[in-house]
Amino acid sequence: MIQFGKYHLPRRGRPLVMGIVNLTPDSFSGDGLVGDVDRAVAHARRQLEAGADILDIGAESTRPGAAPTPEDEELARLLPVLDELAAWDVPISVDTCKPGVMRMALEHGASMINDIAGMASAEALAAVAGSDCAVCVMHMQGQPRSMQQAPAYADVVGEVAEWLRLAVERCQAAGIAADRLVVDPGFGFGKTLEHNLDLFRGLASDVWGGLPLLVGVSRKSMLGQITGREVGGRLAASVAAAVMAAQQGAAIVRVHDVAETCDALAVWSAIVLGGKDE
Ligand code: YH5
Repeated sequence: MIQFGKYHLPRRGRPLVMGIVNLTPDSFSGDGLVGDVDRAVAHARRQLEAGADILDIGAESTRPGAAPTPEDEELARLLPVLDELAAWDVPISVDTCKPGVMRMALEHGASMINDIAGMASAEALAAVAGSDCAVCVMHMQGQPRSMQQAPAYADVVGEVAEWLRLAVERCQAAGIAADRLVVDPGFGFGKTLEHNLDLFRGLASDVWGGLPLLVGVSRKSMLGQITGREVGGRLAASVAAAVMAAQQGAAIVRVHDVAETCDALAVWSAIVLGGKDE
């Protein structure tokens, strides 16, 4: 089981589906919902009804080349939506790397903190340590503004796994128990296509410390590079990647297209797990 605050979700069986609710102005990925609380809440409701096990809301721009979002701006985008969603019977994950936003998010009912900066600061650790929220620790090489300029690794799987191992060690030293931790190799965050493919192949290896893996590749550029399609035409590629993530042992897939992903994972599960769901 993985603990998400008051929720406990299984980490065996088909991967849990995390539905993306993007509260940034990044309309380039076809999902930006900034400034319209009602539209964002309606989108989240559709994600839930389509079968999402977790909703991930993010108000910080992290796409390659993005400038940092000021904290007051991030909170102004986030809290009105979080206040609505936290009353629903589903764990809400908040995608942020700012300790102040983490603290406010937990006060407002978040059950998971999803930090693309890998809980790198003492302040971030302190913000989550005293709660019982889940924590996703993601690997990124560099900073969003410049991370795609010249990503370089000698051994991408080994280096990302070792970086995550150290990050997890810091989390556990700060009092975050293993059943609250999820690790994520951070597809697209300071990685070339070849790095992303090596990481995907490496998901099933035993270098991840036995912790649940979160895989986020939905609509990302790596799928555009493979298929030659713009972001609006990456549904089939995203669903295929989610099924492959399941096959590689992912515990959580972070996706835009929840209904399609759930159908595909139901087929995967029927074939691979049979009636056992194990
Ligand atoms: C992730 O992998 N990613 S935000 C570019 C796109 C489409 C989508 C060009 N937060 C992750 O979703 N959190 C993001 O089209 C994340 N893991 C975790 N844990 C980037 C994103 C996206 C970027």
